[in-house]
Amino acid sequence: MKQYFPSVSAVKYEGPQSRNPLAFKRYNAAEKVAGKTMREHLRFSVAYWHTMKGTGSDPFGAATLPRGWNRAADPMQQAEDTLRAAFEFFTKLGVDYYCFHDRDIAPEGESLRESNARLDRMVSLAKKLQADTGVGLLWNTANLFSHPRYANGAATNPDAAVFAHAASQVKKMLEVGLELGATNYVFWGGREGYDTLLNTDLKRELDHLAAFLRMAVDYAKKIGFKAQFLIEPKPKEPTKHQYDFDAGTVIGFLKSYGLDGHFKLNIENNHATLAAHTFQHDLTVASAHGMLGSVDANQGDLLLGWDTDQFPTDLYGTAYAMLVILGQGGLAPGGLNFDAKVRRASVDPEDLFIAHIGAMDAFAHGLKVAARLIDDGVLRDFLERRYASYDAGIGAAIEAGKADFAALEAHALEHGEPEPRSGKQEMLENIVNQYLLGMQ
Ligand code: XLS
Ligand code: NI
Ligand code: NI
Repeated sequence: MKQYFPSVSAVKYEGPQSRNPLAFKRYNAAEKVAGKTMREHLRFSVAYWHTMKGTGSDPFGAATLPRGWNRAADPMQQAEDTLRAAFEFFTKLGVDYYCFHDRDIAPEGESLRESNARLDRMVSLAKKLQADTGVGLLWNTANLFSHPRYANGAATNPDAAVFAHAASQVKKMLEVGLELGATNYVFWGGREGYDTLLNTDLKRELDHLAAFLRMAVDYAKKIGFKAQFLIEPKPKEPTKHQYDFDAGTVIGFLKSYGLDGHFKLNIENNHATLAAHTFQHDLTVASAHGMLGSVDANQGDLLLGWDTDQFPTDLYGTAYAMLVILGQGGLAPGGLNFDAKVRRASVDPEDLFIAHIGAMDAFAHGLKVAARLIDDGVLRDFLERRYASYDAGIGAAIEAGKADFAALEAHALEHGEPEPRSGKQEMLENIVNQYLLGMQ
């Protein structure tokens, strides 16, 4: 069998002292943390579009990344080579999952019929490679943003013929998800938004988007596809205004259309920061509503205003994320999908391994820190004390829905001015640092 990464062998855990760039320093798949193995907690996934299809091209320059799998002249041969290279990558890296868009694994044809036939060919190869390796599909999705037909949107396109085309792509991908045993299915509305209200009927577009999502729910049910449906919020880019701006907006949208029982959220770090939130904020909003389903684990560059999709290396970010994830009892059936790409100057194929290794180590460290913080109860004890006034008396009456404004006024008149109480932010930040630094 041809190898696309001949210089890399299976990546091993060598521990914190290792100087080997191609070894894990922190991620030890079989090691138990808080009752589960790291592998079970973290559920890592590789993003096919970046890792296998990313070329390093940007709006100012051509492809920079030489790849052994994209050389064949015939596009279907190229697709097959890419799929084989992908499974070599997944197994050498030691991840259990991957994610893809329809057009990542099979090139679009001249017609929908041809595109579907091409997809079928690649899906049967993917099925075989999944069975051979044990690597599973965390989620699949339809690319409803690259083709020129989606320039004015997909489900929110003013032309119903485009809506129908988008629906056909999702229909096909629900069938593909079923065939490949995907545990989730993602909707990211890249073109679902608008640039100007001069040409946009916002209310109608929102209604159309809801109708689209409802049809997807119905079709999945009809064919027996039981994957968790996920919506991935993003505030801007490629459109100026996106309908799925952030977690709060998506949850409100789903609730107002009665769709919230059918969807959870796939939260991406770089999308949260583009919405002027922290990653932890959007994770917490989703989790607070019982709707945190999965994570696109990357990080952005806060000095740049677009989705730079970098590999996560920020240990605060991973520790805070894992606090939310452990706090809700895990992500399954979701996972941590590295929606991240190497920089366009990182031209060595081994850089793909190095990037994922660093990201997996960063999340493994975050997991350990979060597990210890939770185990020691330091933050929880503080929180409990901070809200203790709601555990009894007037506070308990508020929470139980038994207080009214008259009773509260009586309470305020009787008790006088409340004592100021410190929020202790610096103390808590110092505690987090102590745990981050103290980990061996
Ligand atoms: C783009 C999105 C996209 C989704 C899948 O910014 O992150 O990659 O994850 O369509
Ligand atoms: Ni994403
Ligand atoms: Ni993104």
